[in-house]
Amino acid sequence: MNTDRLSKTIAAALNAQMTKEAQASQIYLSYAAWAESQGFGGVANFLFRHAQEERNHMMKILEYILKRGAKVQVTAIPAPPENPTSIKICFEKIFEHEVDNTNAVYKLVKMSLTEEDWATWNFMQWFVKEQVEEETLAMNLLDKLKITDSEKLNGNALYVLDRDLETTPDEVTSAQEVTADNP
Ligand code: OFO
Repeated sequence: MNTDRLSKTIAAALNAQMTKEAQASQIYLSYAAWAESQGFGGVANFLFRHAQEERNHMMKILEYILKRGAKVQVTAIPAPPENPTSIKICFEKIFEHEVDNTNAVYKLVKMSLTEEDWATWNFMQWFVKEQVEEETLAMNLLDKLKITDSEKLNGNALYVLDRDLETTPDEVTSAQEVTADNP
């Protein structure tokens, strides 16, 4: 008896997204190692933690594919891009990467809508919300650079920024959770 509850196209797209999350983890890992080697221990700590988060995303998709009775295909992970050459470029690349992943998530949502696969549509809503948070997190990194005036970033400003990121929470408050008392 066939108990596979995913169409071939959805299963292939989910497997591709699983690899994309693994690749995201590798990118954060690679950038974290670069930041550490440049002496930015706080930035590195933040990025190492995020590498783990992306791996968790990969696992969520893997589990979902299994639970729907389809086949998980673990493939090679594309290599991360070249290391950034500055903290500013590092944060810009992170933002670009998150937007790219959001687009991939949206494609899957659209695909599940077209196929009327409501289970996958529902599952993917978690990722839609997560991507809003991750884009916000990346925007916050860029905002911190704006405040310190990235063009003239001096050692002191970078030191403070690095120390700050050591303890920056990994989660951001989503707009849905905001109240007038607690913006
Ligand atoms: Fe998996 O959330 Fe970022 O990319």
